[in-house]
Amino acid sequence: MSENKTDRRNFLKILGIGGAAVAAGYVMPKDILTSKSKGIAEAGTSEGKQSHEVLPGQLDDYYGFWSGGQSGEVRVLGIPSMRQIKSIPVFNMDVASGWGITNESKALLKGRFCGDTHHVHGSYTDRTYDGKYLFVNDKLNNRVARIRIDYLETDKILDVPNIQGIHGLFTQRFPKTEWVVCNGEFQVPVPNRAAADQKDYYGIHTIIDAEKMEIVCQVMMDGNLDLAATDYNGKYSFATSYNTEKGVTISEMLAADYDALYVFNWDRIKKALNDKHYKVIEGIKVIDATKGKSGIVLEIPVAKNPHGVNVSPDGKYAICSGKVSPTCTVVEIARLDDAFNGKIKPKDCVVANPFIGLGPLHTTFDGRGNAITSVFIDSTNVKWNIAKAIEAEKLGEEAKKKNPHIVDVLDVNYQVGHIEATMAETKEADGRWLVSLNKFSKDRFLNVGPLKNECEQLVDLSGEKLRLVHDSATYIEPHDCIMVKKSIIEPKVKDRFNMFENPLAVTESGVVRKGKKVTVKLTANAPVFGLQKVDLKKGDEVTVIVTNNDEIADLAHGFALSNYNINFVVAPFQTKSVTFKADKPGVYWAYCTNFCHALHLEMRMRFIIT
Ligand SMILES: [Cu+2]
Repeated sequence: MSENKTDRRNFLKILGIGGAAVAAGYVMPKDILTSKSKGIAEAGTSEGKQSHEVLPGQLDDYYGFWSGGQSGEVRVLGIPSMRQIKSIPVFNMDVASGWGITNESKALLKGRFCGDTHHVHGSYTDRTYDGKYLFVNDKLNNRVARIRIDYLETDKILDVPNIQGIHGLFTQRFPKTEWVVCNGEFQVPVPNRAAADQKDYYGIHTIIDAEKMEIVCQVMMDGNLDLAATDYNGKYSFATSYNTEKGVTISEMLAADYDALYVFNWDRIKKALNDKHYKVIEGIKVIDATKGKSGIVLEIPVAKNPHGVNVSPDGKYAICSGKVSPTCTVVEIARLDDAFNGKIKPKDCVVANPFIGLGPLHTTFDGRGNAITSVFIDSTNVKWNIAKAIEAEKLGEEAKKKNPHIVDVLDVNYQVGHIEATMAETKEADGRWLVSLNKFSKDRFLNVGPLKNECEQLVDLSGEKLRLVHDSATYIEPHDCIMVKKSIIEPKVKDRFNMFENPLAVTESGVVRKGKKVTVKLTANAPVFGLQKVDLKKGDEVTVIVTNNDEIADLAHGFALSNYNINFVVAPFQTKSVTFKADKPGVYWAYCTNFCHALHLEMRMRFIIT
């Protein structure tokens, strides 16, 4: 479509790579070009014919965990229906659940109600998800949050100092998730000071203890650190760097022809910690790995300004996407030890540079030896065979130009960012469904004005060809997702809280006054609160603690206090509290907001403030 072509020209102009792919002599094979989908789902046009329909009353096969981008939340979707089944407030305020309004959530958020979540990853045991935790970054305020999968609620938020633009985040896959790594995309002075020269700005790779949610250490680099990944043996973490130049303007960041994939050697990091080869900055152990001097980090040159790095489910390859180069870089992980030990050069770890298309961003896997790469400028998902790309590389340029690795190219609508296949970040990648998280929706939905939702597309990955089956509009702006088979998650998810995990849990209602401090303890049992009336004096500091004593699944109560801006929900056996100043005299009704009973409207009580 013409509008799409205009975008393509503009993007090429910005990136300054107009004729790069053509000049390199790369041409997409004709038979693949003619088989490109027109962005219209056509049932039965290729081999993949599984149904994505989930009939009323049926359940989905996978839990999808989505980052919410600027919304600051995490979402749960059912796959393949693409139905959103829950929002999990994380760094945002959510009035419907009371997140950011209660004493408990305020203590985690510390008065900040904006976030920018990009990457959600699960905890692992033996190279697959174990259904215990999710971790997610906040690029805005430089935090990492942990979500408990049993309740699907946020339980810890960690502030990370010395770093800005926490972007890539990944979890240890083997033997189990003890470490979580995250990358600082924006280089900054460490410690931060306005007078520093830009050559003294650094990228920071942070390692977090997954159970304690404490920082183990940070590794300080010259280049910036963008996307993150870990290997399948608990030995390495990875970071792409698109600004090895230490630039602070876009032209400086685009100056060098090559940037880097950084590989962090975990045994050497542990040794540096043991040998006390670090400085303590802002209370954090910071290991200096600048100027390549530490031996902790391997710098593998990759084509300029790379974006994603993803590890194949067999654990063999780390694949970087070119962004400004029309290629991906395939790094063989088995060669890394030799490179760290100086037996081979870092560049000798690269075993292929296959042509993919204009603007490769992220790669996912079908578990059958194929990679699927999102291509932003071309607006495509490109399926390609990893072994064939490596073989063609060995045979030389002529063999490469025939692009024997390309299996299929699917037009997506439009400008795709992340893509993810079911279970693709585990050893159990099953190649059933792929989600293309597109950055623009344009004409795919009814027009809703200048600001439009994003477009996510579901692709049948089970056949040889990629088959587009479903479009979903999604609130701005998911960046990434994982899709986990329900047999891992469903048995872990509980219908009620463990009431006494919260020491404030109320089993008997009552009012306790100590001077001007008043504690109101309230049970909520459909359709009554444990008290009908509370008497207060103007100026009292009031803490209301509410426990939902109904153990019935899905029977939630709300507590809202008229004109006092208080509104939260308690799920079965959950306790939440809120503290406020009784500064407006009069009669104020508190009421249940979450429809709970035939007499739900009668579930209310008075606060009388004299
Ligand atoms: Cu109620």
